[in-house]
Amino acid sequence: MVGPWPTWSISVRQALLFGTGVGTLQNLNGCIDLGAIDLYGFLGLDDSGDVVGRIATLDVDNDLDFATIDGLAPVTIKFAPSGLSELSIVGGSGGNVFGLNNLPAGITTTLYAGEGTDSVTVAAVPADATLDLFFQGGGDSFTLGAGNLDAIAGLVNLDADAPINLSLDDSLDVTSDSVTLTATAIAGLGGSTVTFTEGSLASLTISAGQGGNTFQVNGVPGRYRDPHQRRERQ
Ligand SMILES: [Ca+2]
Ligand SMILES: [Ca+2]
Repeated sequence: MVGPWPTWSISVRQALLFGTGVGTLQNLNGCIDLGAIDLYGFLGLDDSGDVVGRIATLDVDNDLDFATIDGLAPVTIKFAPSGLSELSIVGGSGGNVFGLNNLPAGITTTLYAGEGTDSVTVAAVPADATLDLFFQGGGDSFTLGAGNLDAIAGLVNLDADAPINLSLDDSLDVTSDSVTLTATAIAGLGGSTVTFTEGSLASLTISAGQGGNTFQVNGVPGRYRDPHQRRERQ
């Protein structure tokens, strides 16, 4: 990452939206550098109308107050995370790969993965941050943790229109964990409890660490049932 920012600035107090109305970020060909913008508000990136799958990466350095999103638009989108009250990213329908290496501290980040078959990986969530993930059907895959779930300190909320494949990767952790699994949550693998709505998982894979762990299974995630089938059986 590079800095510092230019000395000029523009002030935006409410919302800065890209792609809204046309549903694509693919017309953004110039330099998008929001570091010089005094932005205290909502940053929305809407690529919902894009039918081509994208490989997009979010990198955030909260200490340097610098963040980038690569691959979602033809250019890198740069911004200062401390200036946001919320970040929202909406993916298109082509089957996307999202890598969220870190999130802005202190705010909610919302990701709509798209209607295709998408893959989302989240490596770190700061303790005071929240991630709301919406998997919009397509048999998506979601991996939480890049070897150590201690980096997932904030809240992660999942919502899915169709069941997803969930993997929890704590494989590089050398400390012991005491893990509790229920039908709707896993606690103890890292810094945060992972919750999921009943029937939202197609599969659950846990890659536990190397420290000697204890697992208590109080329930297992239930099988997905279509809402129409549920009504017919009643
Ligand atoms: Ca999807
Ligand atoms: Ca752990």
